Amino acid sequence: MIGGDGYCGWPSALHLAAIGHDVTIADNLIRRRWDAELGISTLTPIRSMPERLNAWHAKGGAPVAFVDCDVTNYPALKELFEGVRPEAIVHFGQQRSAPFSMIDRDRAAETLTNNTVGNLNVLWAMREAAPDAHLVKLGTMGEYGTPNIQIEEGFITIEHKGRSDRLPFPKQPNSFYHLTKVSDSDHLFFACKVWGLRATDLNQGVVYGLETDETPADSPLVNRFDYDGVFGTVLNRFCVEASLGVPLTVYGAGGQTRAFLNIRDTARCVALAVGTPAARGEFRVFNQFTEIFSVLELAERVQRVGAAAGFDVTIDHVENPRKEREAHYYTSINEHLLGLGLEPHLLDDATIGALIAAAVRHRERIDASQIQATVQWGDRPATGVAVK
Ligand code: NAD
Ligand code: USQ
Repeated sequence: MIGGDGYCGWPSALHLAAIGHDVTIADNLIRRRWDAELGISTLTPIRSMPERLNAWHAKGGAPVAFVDCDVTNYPALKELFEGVRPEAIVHFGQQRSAPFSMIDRDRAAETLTNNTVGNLNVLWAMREAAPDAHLVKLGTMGEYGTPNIQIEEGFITIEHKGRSDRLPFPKQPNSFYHLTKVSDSDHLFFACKVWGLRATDLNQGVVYGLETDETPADSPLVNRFDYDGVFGTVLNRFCVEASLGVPLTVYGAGGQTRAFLNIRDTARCVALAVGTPAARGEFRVFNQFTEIFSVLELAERVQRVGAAAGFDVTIDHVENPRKEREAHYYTSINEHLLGLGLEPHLLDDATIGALIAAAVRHRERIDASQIQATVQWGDRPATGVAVK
């Protein structure tokens, strides 16, 4: 489990252990360093990795090992694979914030190097040390952008001038971060074709939520929960904003529509993908989400739930720091994981209420100055490129 100290990786690692897998977490803990560099912090008081694992083992959890490993360090990664001899490699270990990748040239380059070289190393280390392992790689729904047609799961059959082919679905990423994910997918597809590796690309939507069965909020196993303007994702941010009584920060019109899922379903989807490996040479793409919402719809839901709980919740349409469509068509299928047995935890009022309550419990840890989004996509309108 590469990236097993992170928001998705930690609960997924424990879930895999809980259902009987022998899990090793590999993480270089760089996310904790990025937080320190940016002066941001998780809402929840996450423990160090040794403390997390001690707490898990003290509860009787199946053994989980930890290796401090940077995936951009090829010899270290290869040695790890040679030692662990993994049947499955789950790769969460990347820089995952779109705003972070747009801060400046250096953060963009850091994102590209970390993600692209890291992913390349995973593929080479598999080829050399674990050629039969199944790679479960976290991609993102944002690879597809917001096309004016239904998004398929990775591939689309196109008729063109009397001929037909099944081709990778067109990609229109919207940040340097999302661009790395598109490149990762191409690398996976290529490595499966030429080396016969097996891989599943999980194109995940925006994740929300805090607790899973293995990571209760009131325990040392608690997950991280980002609410800041760089790493915080939209619904989690809205719940913290509601708890503070500051306006919900809808960027622009709020018609931006995205695919979403509960963190509980992230862990389950990863388990389902691991449990049904791709064949040798097969590259699969699963769209990993359960529901689709616009940003404004989410804000209105948080406003309603917050108001019912006695909070004064207003909605602000702040100037959009990103360059993205604010009103557009959006629909996508997500059949593969449902077909494997995923039973979605759909967004309900109780979940939103619990997130607002968690923010209230940790009120003393919230730094309101972290909420504003300070990273701009650029100061020129996106009109400079003429496409004929
Ligand atoms: P996170 O930042 O919480 O965790 C990422 C983890 O990877 C961190 O613990 C970090 O230290 C580790 N890491 C980063 N670079 C590494 C390297 N070079 N070597 C070893 N470890 C490294 O992010 P997350 O929210 O858990 O996201 C995990 C994955 O899921 C990412 O690939 C992300 O693109 C994808 N994803 C996340 C979301 C979401 O909403 N959080 C949605 C879709 C896809
Ligand atoms: N948004 C607001 N207000 C906010 C924060 C965000 O209106 O306070 C809007 C954004 O403009 C965007 C949408 O909400 O239109 C989603 O933004 P986000 O920050 O919640 O998510 P995003 O940047 O897309 O990135 C997150 C994860 C990333 C993952 C991606 C999945 O950080 O790792 O890849 O979700 S997806 O969106 O499908 O690409």
